[in-house]
Amino acid sequence: MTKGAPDRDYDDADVHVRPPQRKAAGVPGVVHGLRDVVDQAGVRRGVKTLRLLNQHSGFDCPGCAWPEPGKPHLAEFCENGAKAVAEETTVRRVDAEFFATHPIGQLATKSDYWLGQQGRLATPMFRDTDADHYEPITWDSALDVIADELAAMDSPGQAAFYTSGRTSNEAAFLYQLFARKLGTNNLPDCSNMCHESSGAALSETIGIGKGSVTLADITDHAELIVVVGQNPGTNHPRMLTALEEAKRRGARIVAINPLPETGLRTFKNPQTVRGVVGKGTQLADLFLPIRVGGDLAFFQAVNRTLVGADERTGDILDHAFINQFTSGFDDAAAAWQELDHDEVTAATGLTSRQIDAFVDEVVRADSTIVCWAMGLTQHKQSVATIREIVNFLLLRGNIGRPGAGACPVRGHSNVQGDRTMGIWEKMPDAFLDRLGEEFGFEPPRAHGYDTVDTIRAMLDGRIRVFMAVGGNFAAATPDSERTADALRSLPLTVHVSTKLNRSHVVPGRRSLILPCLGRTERDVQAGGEQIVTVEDSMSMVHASRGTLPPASEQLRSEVSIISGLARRVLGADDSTPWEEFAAGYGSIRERISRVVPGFDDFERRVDEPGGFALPHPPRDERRFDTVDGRAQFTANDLEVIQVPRGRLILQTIRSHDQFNTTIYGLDDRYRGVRGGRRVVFVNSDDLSELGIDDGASVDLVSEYADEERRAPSFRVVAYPTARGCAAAYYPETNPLVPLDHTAEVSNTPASKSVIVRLEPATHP
Ligand SMILES: Nc1nc2c(c(=O)[nH]1)N[C@H]1C(S)=C(S)[C@@H](COP(=O)(O)OP(=O)(O)OC[C@H]3O[C@@H](n4cnc5c(=O)[nH]c(N)nc54)[C@H](O)[C@@H]3O)O[C@H]1N2
Ligand SMILES: Nc1nc2c(c(=O)[nH]1)N[C@H]1C(S)=C(S)[C@@H](COP(=O)(O)OP(=O)(O)OC[C@H]3O[C@@H](n4cnc5c(=O)[nH]c(N)nc54)[C@H](O)[C@@H]3O)O[C@H]1N2
Ligand SMILES: [Mo]
Repeated sequence: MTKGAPDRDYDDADVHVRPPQRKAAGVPGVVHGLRDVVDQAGVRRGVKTLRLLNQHSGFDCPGCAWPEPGKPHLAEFCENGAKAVAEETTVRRVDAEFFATHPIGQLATKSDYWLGQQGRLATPMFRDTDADHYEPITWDSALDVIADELAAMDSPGQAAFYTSGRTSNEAAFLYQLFARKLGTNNLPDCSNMCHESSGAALSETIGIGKGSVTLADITDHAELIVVVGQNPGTNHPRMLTALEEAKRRGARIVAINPLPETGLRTFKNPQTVRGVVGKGTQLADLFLPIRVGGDLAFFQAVNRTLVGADERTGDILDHAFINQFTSGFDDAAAAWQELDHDEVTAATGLTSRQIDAFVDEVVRADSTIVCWAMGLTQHKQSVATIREIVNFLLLRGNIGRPGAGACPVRGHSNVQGDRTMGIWEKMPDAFLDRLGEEFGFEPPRAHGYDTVDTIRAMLDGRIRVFMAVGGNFAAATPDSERTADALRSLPLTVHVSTKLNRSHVVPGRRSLILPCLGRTERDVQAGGEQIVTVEDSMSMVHASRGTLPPASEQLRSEVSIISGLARRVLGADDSTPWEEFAAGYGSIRERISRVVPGFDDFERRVDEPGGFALPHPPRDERRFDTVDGRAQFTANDLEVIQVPRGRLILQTIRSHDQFNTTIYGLDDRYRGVRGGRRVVFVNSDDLSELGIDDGASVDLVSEYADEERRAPSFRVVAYPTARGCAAAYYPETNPLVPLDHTAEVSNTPASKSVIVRLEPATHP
């Protein structure tokens, strides 16, 4: 047992439910965060760590990708940032002795919470063929195991290289270079499950797959901010500070969400005296409890209404903008004309009056921003929905001017940067050309596997080696049981990780766990102390400098692991200076500056306080790099989710006490849940209709084509969610998400719309 970690796993029977909380954050939030850090890291280390979080001389918060303000407050951290840091700075260790006393089969029965609580991985570990235990291995032997297995493949396409969004720009750049030099574009990443739909829709319509607003657009300029399919109070708490600033200068805020999320109601800002002693700020002026999956219909209805109103008055649409900068308006308008009013309204679960109230807000505002996250991207029609939001913005010229634009709010702190660095199974030719030229090789051109296709390829025996830099593939992906079987069947799995997780305990027949440095830790290489860089959700690139002593002497940096592996696999003849890259990361940034547009003079500019902004043509100059050089209106077919009688649409969400598959604790304070995670939120009218009691114990059974999947023993919680909808936490619900249930175009698992029925629990 690691010191201080719980030995017994928790029991969901202890769950307590209270009414949802009305106010978010404030002092209780920060106190909760501090308690976690102090518990795990000790007082001095904890306080020092938090002071450096998101400061110009410190490290980038390993939590979310919300940008830092130009001049951070002394404590620009939030409760959940503090928890993310606590996870990493814990004094508990998972060492060789731990693995000696815990057979893999036993670890596989533990909860994600228990696994994470055991502490930081301290030493490289190896599972030899079908062994019961992991055993210690030297770094040299570990890299040999990988090199031998890669050499045994029939073709490079039998390997897949996964990335999670905490990986730095420098490590990501080397990782994709290594995969491509090996000869494959199999670079699945967490983004495939996250904002892939946003990237696909935005690239097609405005020519770049990234958000078009800056932090100042939100805080200083926007008159209307629409927050749709996002729960910032939990997942981007610092966004509430920006919304509060906007609010105080008179901006209006609309929240569109099947759940009345606490953070969008009242916010008490812990960074200000007002927030500490006052009543807090009411954020949302209008709340629309939309039906899950109803957003495409909603924005179609809104767009049609705007066009109709303009036909009467002529001053609703920005005709000059539409004429000069866009194409496709007539086709889109014709499609809106044909919509069936009743069908569209019914699909939203809202009344016509609610939709009209939104239109009133839109028409009154000279500039509008739409922010969104997973509530929009993880549906079958996600890409169409986001294209329709672009239509909405284009109608009133809400792009490429202050206070207006599209704001997909990213998840992981560097998920956007990893993409910029080439982590994508289908990077455009222009990037591959420059990469090939810089490193003197011909990169493979055939598209690789994304996350879902990687699982399919594993199931069909087309993959032999799976390597992950960060993340928790086994728990984050859909169809957990099939995916676990797929992973277990592989000849070799390799995980470069900071903490123990589910992926380590459903290993390939041979498996390696390679422990690495985290963001908070000092990274000293032959060339001295190193910094890394990251890109936030608004395309700002800045440095991150770890300051704490590493959790174990055995840890290596991601850069050094990848460089060492690349040299071993590609051989002494490979012309890439892997050793030089590992010795000093400035040499990597020099190469990035020559391959990736917007990174000129990278090494000097990372030193600028606050970093620098990458170019964004629509935002900067209303330039649209699309098929015809104009922003694209699109006509989108609506496909209403059909729910058989007695079934609900289940969305899978995050509690307040987790970071994706890392479970910090068992509470979801804002939603009133304590001491457990197997709960399912259902509207009380639906419960009456279904004849199920609040508090009952049920199994969730997902129905897809003629397949059924079951997740046992959830406690029913009557909750004010939209009618016909249900919500439960991920990753516990991933066994219910069918592998083939994905978004059109982006192939993102549609984990926010799973058709389920509730059955009395088989093992209450
Ligand atoms: N503390 C913490 N921070 C995080 C994370 C974390 O786990 N913990 N995860 C990070 C990552 S990787 C990501 S991607 C982001 C995720 O950030 P979010 O997207 O905020 O996370 P979710 O919990 O998935 O919440 C989805 C929200 O969309 C709503 N929703 C669901 N379906 C629909 C729909 O059909 N329409 C509308 N309008 N709304 C809908 C849900 O009710 C919920 O409020 O957060 C990042 N930050
Ligand atoms: N049903 C359902 N499924 C979902 C979602 C959902 O809303 N519903 N959301 C999806 C989304 S948006 C995302 S982004 C994915 C997340 O998928 P992933 O990114 O794969 O999962 P995480 O839980 O973020 O990964 C956590 C692990 O990363 C490792 N780690 C942490 N920090 C570091 C580091 O600095 N370096 C390295 N090498 N490793 C580190 C730790 O070992 C930790 O256990 O899940 C997706 N899956
Ligand atoms: Mo994400």
